[in-house]
Amino acid sequence: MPELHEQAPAGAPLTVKDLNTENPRWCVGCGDFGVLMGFKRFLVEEQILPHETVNVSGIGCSGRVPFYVNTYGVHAIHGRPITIAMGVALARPDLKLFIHAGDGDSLSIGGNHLIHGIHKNFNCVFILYDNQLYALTKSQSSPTTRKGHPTNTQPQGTALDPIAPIRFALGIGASFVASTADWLPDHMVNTLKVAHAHKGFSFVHVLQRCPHFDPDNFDNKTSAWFSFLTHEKGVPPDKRLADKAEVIQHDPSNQEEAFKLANKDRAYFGLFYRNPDKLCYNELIRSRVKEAKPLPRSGILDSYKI
Ligand SMILES: Cc1ncc(C[n+]2csc(CCOP(=O)(O)OP(=O)(O)O)c2C)c(N)n1
Ligand code: SF4
Ligand SMILES: [Mg+2]
Repeated sequence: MPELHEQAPAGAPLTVKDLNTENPRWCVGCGDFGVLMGFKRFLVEEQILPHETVNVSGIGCSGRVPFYVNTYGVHAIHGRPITIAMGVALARPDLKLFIHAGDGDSLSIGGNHLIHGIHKNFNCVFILYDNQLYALTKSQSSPTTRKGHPTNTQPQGTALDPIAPIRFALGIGASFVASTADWLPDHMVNTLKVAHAHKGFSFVHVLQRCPHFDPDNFDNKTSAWFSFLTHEKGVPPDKRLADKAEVIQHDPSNQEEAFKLANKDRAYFGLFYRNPDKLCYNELIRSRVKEAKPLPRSGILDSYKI
């Protein structure tokens, strides 16, 4: 593994090669490759240096991402990357913080934590790798599996309508909600740039192909089934598809319109919503700790007297 690139000396900027580690252990054609590449390109284009970057993941095929990017990182436990990331945000707000989590990790076992991560609006980019099933454990239904799709846990077809991650994030009051797909490399890079520029919990939903367990799920060859949302303060449509797919102007400060779009039975890629004014809990806690006057232990206990 190369050394962490502590400083980009003059004439030697960070490159994708600096970020590479071992070859990923994913199936051929897995969408995780696209997200990983988009993520590395984003770090390079923004010159975000490895020694100031922390990648935290849960467990799942997508959970392996921190191994494959030469930065600091934690491969945490299933459904708990937010707890660790929140600790990083509190202790070291100067670091660039990214969370990588699957749909099972985020919305099943980690659903409670995602609610509070979004609600507390701590500063990070949260990337939801949504292949709409549990892949690492060999195809069980997840909260985002489409109705009727057979899995090992529901061989007769998944019974429930899926949770819609965008609607979920907006409903909790997320300060930033965007969506992209693993096969849209430019769109992915631009989405990550806008997400990173936002102060607060940037929720980035990524449609991610799992050709091993669900090869027919996302049709990455056609573009009639989705639209790009664009705006001067949003994300431009993917270069390769801008002429082919529908492109809609959408003002990301308009939350009502964002909800309307999220309620439609159609995929949209782009920036749904951004509120730059929402309080970041990690900043509030840090400022309160600075202001707090130390109390003797007995004084603390006195405040619990009945
Ligand atoms: C506490 C705990 N429960 C269950 C598991 C088993 N497990 C590992 S990954 C996983 C689901 C992964 O699905 P997802 O988060 O969607 O990631 P993907 O593999 O699809 O990228 C489960 C149930 C575990 N590792 N730890
Ligand atoms: S099982 Fe699916 S998500 Fe996991 S590596 Fe293979 S293609 Fe990717
Ligand atoms: Mg999954």
